[in-house]
Amino acid sequence: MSYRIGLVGKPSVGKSTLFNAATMNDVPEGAYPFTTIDPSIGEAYVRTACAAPEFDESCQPSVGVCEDGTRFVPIKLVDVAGLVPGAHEGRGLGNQFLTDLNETDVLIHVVDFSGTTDIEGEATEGHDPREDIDFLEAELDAWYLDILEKGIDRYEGKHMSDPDPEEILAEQLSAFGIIGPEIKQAILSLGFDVAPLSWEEEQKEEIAREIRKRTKPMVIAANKMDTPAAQENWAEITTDSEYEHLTFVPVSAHAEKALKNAKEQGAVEYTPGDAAFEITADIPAEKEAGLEQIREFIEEYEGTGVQRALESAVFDVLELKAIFPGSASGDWSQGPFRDCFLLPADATAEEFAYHLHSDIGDGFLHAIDCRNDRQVGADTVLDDRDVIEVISTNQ
Ligand SMILES: Nc1nc2c(ncn2[C@@H]2O[C@H](COP(=O)(O)OP(=O)(O)O)[C@@H](O)[C@H]2O)c(=O)[nH]1
Ligand SMILES: [Mg+2]
Repeated sequence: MSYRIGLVGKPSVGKSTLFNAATMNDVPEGAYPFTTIDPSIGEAYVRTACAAPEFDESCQPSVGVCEDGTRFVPIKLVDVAGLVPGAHEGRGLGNQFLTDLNETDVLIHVVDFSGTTDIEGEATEGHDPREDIDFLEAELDAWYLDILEKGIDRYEGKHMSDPDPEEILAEQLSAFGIIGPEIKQAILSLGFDVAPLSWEEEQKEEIAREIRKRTKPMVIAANKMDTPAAQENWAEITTDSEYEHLTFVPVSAHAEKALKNAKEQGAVEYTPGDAAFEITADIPAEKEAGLEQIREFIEEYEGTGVQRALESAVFDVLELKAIFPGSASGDWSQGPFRDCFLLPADATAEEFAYHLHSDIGDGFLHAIDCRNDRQVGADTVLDDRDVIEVISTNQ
């Protein structure tokens, strides 16, 4: 299983530009099994420091790549087009959009911070990006509320025979990837009783919103930051207390795309995520001037923001951690540091074993933290960048 980041936002904010830039990578052919099936699903990468150098090994990644000690770990990126106001009622791409969205673990809401597109994505000037942020949340909440209400109807139809309302709601809400106990937790966190028939309209809305926040956590990619208007909006919106709860990343999808293009043409050396690049070929003055403008931007904003948006979604919002399967004895039958897996924040040594293979999990004896050769018990919660060998009766 691989995590999926969904790119959402109204038309013309730069979703496709960001998607193309993020999935355009010089990794070997065949590493893109998704693009051929569905052009809106691609492979992107999140960076983590490779553990191999600490062990004096040179890694042999089975997927992704490693550049100068920086490991690029694959994740799936989905361009979820079709979100317009009213999408939950079947406007725009409507249901297809919702189906795609259901398959994502976290969202990057791409917002046009330049204010040059209106709420429908048509050209304008001076549009307040906050409207877009509000609209997207409201749109998602309306969709969640629809489904929650269906769950309440279902409960009303048969609650006499079942004592756990959250389990009935869970049947209806299963597409959101939430289970009964988590629904109960969300409801209790708002201070409400788990008694669907007692809920007022406003309570239902709050519950829908809470479940949406928990199942579709979000990063805001403030795109088009290469424009002065976007930079002005950035200063205003990121200091607005109403929007404090959100994570914002300044992005220029254009800059990332331009650098990847130039790299593909052999004109620059550039490692995605870096705040620097080198021009390595004779290029026309006009093109060079364009690249120099990008250089100014990425020096000021510490990169184009594309990598940071992906990593913020994975590491800050989902709080995943990268775990390297290791070998305490230094015996690497399949090549050193082949893999690096992304696991949930609370993953234990035993869950890691199950992630490797269900047989390895079934035969779990203990694990070894390869950095200090200490034994690690089944319930020990792993840390980001741990190097772990699992000792199992089924190796
Ligand atoms: N200035 C600027 N324009 C951008 C940026 N990213 C995308 N655009 C432009 O915004 C328009 C819409 O981009 P597109 O990727 O098709 O948006 P989508 O409809 O959300 O997929 C295009 O004209 C892009 O060139 C950016 O980072 N900066
Ligand atoms: Mg598009």
